[in-house]
Amino acid sequence: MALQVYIDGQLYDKENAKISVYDHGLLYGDGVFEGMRSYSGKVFRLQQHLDRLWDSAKAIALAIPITQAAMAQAVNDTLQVNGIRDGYIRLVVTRGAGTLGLDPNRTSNPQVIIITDHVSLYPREFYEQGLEIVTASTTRNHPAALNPRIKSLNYLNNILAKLEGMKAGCIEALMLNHKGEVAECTGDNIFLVRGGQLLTPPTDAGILEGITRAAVMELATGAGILVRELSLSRHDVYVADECFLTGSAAEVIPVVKVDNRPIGQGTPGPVTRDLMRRFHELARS
Ligand code: PXG
Repeated sequence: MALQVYIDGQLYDKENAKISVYDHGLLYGDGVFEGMRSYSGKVFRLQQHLDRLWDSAKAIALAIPITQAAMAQAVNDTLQVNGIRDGYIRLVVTRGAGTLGLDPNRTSNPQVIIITDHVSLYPREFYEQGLEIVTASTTRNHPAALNPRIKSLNYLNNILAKLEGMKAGCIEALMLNHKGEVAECTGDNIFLVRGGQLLTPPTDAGILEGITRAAVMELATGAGILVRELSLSRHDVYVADECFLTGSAAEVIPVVKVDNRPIGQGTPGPVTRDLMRRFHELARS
């Protein structure tokens, strides 16, 4: 059976899962999304993802046409129909079809889309040997222009930085904010280890408040590691003992080289490896 995609309360075969070319999600990137993972049939931190989706929608004055309970049910039903236990879930809510003009008031029927699929992980060697990343010249969106806390369908800022990373042969790229401070990567949050402490940029650095980020901060605190959210510079990254990224897709992944400089010993460090193991246990518990 073809993979089933949920759109507006109905299931469609993957190749027939389509929405209008007049949808403002397509015309203007006017909408919000979430990317989540399921482990052994259970969605990791589903409620937190729903809360973030609802917050993103509220920030752009988009009313999600179903309740959180109905969304949770639809997510679980779609996973079940597709027989996916360890997978990836993409939630999308668009502004809906409208006229050829920006006015969101001239749209109707926001589309709720749930795509579930088998997860394609980064190659195992990246987790064992660590990633190399570069700093992108594309600045992260200014929070006063388009706040990175909103997980909106307009991801061009991240895509431009990703292109720079790819050009340099890297699968991720570091993004700085408008003040030149470390913000995050194109689809992952960043952490440093320095003197046994875990450091990560605060929300007001202009980042997406990652759900994996929050989970890792809890795990580190539980393991007796001091976690500090503070403004970080590229210099802090270069002189860190360890560096790693977090995200729903990547989980926890070591970074061993930034802008051609080895981080610490140039291999995944002990704190990173310990948190990778703890996250793995948490997600699969
Ligand atoms: N920063 C940005 C800009 C993101 O888009 C994260 C950090 C990590 O957040 P979570 O909540 O996942 O820990 C993200 C998340 C995809 C994909 O398919 C992207 C994300 C998550 C899952 C899938 O590109 N981005």
